[in-house]
Parts: sequence; C-alpha cells; structure tokens
Amino acid sequence: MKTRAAFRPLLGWCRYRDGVLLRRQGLRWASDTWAPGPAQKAGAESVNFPGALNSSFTSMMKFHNPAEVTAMPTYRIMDADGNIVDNTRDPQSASDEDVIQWYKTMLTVSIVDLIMFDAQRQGRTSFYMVSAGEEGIAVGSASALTPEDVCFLQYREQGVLLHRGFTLKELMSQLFSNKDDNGKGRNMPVHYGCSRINVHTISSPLGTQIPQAAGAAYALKMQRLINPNVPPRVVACYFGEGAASEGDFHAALNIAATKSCPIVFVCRNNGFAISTASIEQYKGDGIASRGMGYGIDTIRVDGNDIFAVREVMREARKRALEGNCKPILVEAMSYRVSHHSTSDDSFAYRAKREVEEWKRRDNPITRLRKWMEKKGIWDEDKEKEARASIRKEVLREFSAAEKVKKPAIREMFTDVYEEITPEAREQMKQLKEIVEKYPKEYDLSVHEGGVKTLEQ
Ligand SMILES: Cc1ncc(C[n+]2csc(CCOP(=O)(O)OP(=O)(O)O)c2C)c(N)n1
Ligand SMILES: [Mg+2]
Repeated sequence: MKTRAAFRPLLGWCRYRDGVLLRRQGLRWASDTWAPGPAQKAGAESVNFPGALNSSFTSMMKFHNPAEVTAMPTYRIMDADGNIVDNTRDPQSASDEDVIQWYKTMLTVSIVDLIMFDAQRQGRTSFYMVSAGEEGIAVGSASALTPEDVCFLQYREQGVLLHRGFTLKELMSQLFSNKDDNGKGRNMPVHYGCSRINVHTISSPLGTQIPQAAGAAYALKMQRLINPNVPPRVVACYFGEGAASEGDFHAALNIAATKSCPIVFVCRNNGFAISTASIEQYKGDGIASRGMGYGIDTIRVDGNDIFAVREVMREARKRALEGNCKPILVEAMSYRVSHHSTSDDSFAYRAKREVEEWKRRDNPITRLRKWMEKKGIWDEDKEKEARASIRKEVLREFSAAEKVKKPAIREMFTDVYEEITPEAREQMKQLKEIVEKYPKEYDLSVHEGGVKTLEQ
C-alpha cells in the first residue's frame, strides 16, 4: 500500500494492529485502547460489562437524582473587592508589570467596545459584539498559554487576540473589511483570525469550532508522537454556554476524551444565549456537570477573577499535556453586561437594574484595579493616563482603517479553486455588467482597483 509522504514518518512510531493504533514505547508496542477483560465472573460483586466499568451491583433500586448532588463549587483567589481569599498560593504568579499589562489589555478591549458600538450606531460599521464583563476570562486564560498553543474562538474573546499580539490595526481592518484584513473582507465583523498568532478564524454557526479544536488537538498529539522533540502544545477552545447546546459540543468532548487529546475547553458561561437565559437553556448543573459525564477533568472558576482564571488555565494546560494527554473542561462563570450584539436590545428581556448592579458590584476590570490599588502599583492618575492613551491609539487605528480601501472586488472569486473556474468567470462577467448598468447602486470606487479588477 502506498502512503503519502507526509504520513511516512508516522510509521516509525505508530502502526495499526487489528484496527488498533499502537505507539512505540521503547522496544514494545502499546495501545491507548481499552482491551477486553475476562467475562463477568459468577458471583462477581461489580459489573464487568464492556460499557460500564467499576460499577458495583446493588439490590437497592435507586434513581439517581441530580438535585441531590451538590453544585460544583466555583474556584476563586480574589473576591469582588480585590481582596485575596486563597492565601495558599501566589495570586498572580507573574510580575507586577505583567499584571499591569493584562489590566491595560482588558481596558483596551473595553475601550474598543465602546467606540465600535457607537460606530455601528453611527452607520460607520455594520455589526459589532461587545465583551463587557468577560475581559477577565479572555485575558486571564490567554496569559497561561504559550504563543505556540493553538486557539479556537467563538466571537467574544477579543482579549485573547490582543493578548496574543493581534494588533489594533488588524482588529480594525477586520471590522472595516478593508484590504488589510487577513480574511480579505469576506467575513462579517468580529470574525477575526490570524495564523501568525495561531488563532483559527471564527465562524458564525455556533459550535463548529469545538470538534475542529478537538481534531487539531489530536493532530498536535500525533505530531509529538512522530517527533518527540516538538515542544508540547495544547489547543484552547472557547465557546459560550449557549453553544454547548449544539451537538458539536458533545461530539467534541467525547472524541477528545476517548482519544486523550491535549485540549482545554473554556466555556464562558455568561448567563445568556442572546435572549435565552441559562435557566431556560439547561436543567443540569451548568456546563461543568457535562464534563464529568464525558470522563473529563473539570473545574468551575469565577470568571471575574483574572487571577483564578489564569491559575486554573495554567494547571489545566499542565494536566492536558501530562502522560498520554487528556482534555480538561473549564467553566468560567460571568455575566454578559452588554447587549448580545449591536443587533440586540437586551432590555427587552432583562431588567436594566440587574445589568447596572452587575456593572457596579462585580466586574473583572474593577476587581483587578482594586487589587492593584491596594498593592500600591496603580492609582487614579495612572488610570486616567492609561485610558487617555489607549483611547487615542484606538481612535487613530479606527480612523486609519476606515479610510483604507476595500479589497479588490475580484477577491470575491479567488481562493476557492486554484484558478477561477469558467462558471465563476461567467458570474464575474455578469457582475461587471450589473455594476456598470447601475453605478449609483454600486460604488466600486471604494474597492481597490475599482470595476477594472472584474476584467477577464
Ligand atoms: C447554529 C447556530 N444557531 C444559532 C445561531 C444564532 N446565534 C448566534 S450567537 C447565539 C447565542 C450564543 O450564546 P452563547 O454560546 O452563550 O455565547 P454568548 O453570545 O453568550 O457569548 C445564537 C443563538 C448561530 N449563530 N448558529
Ligand atoms: Mg452565553
């Protein structure tokens, strides 16, 4: 049988026997797979069916009621007033400069949010999604990853992008769909992606990134089996609790568990999937309880506590890479302070007072600010200076990106096949005829090269 060149090195380390993938361990071949044991013995105390291991027989008929199980606790290091409540560990495991940088990244996200929300209201962009209240989850978790780790995002994780070095110019170029956008203006706003920082492009249909991320994690594992000198990497996969209602979520967790993939699933539980409150989305104990069902190590963390999120993510990453690798599920609790998107008015389904209370009482940015002030590394002057300089920089990139031309209209037809197909050429011809017939409707001067790029 012929093998493709890319897979040939794999054969030195792995081979199939009876349909089971074996890995070389020294001189012997070992499998990751469960091997069938002896049949159930007469008089056995516990089950030995292949589908349920370690279950003892009982003569007491009991239906297990989830209401009798205590809800999974929520880990935190720092309370809402910025006081450290877990004194057993260093709250930050990083320098003061690093913490200030995380704070500034969170501030940047919140300032971009305000400016872009207003820009949409003024008709300068078509759409935007704010991540207010969830900056701590994004920045805290990203701070625990290496640049080589691979990220899959949903859409409300601008903090992950900025922490990994996505520039404001790249962000604005995507939001304005201009010719500098990595995606050539083909996606609607907030669908960022950047191979330089190992962030896969966001896609609109909910949940699609979750099995893709599990597959990518499996690939990373195989890569290290072929070449153990490759540095260990994990996949970090972000999604909302609403997306966890998709079948893709369940398929992804199951495959990641059965194939022992090095992946950290980060569920942002912000209490809403657009207008559907969590309480109407599921009956169980959040999303964390589902991890247990799939045999996945799981933790619930206070998402408004950046230190707790960071420490949990550091530990999760470490565990995901130990031994034969395994997935971890992190459920980060938070509250979606903003409307779902610029297309939503959340006061149609929740009380304004509730939102105001969350803003005032518990917020990841103010929580970290309080901690920094108590530590004497931050004050009102620094806050004002940081806000003013970030705002200036954001507005500069905003104005620059708004003026940049849109990608050449011809790009609509490129990159699907290596060469533009005869059918696509015909469509290009028709498009040219239409835009030339109705110039008032279609102003192609905003596109690089104008109508000319549609010439054959
Ligand atoms: C398959 C699919 N169904 C529905 C939608 C419409 N939709 C977009 S975002 C969203 C809510 C998602 O909620 P959640 O995953 O909790 O993320 P959050 O917006 O709270 O960050 C819905 C229903 C979609 N994009 N894809
Ligand atoms: Mg949600």
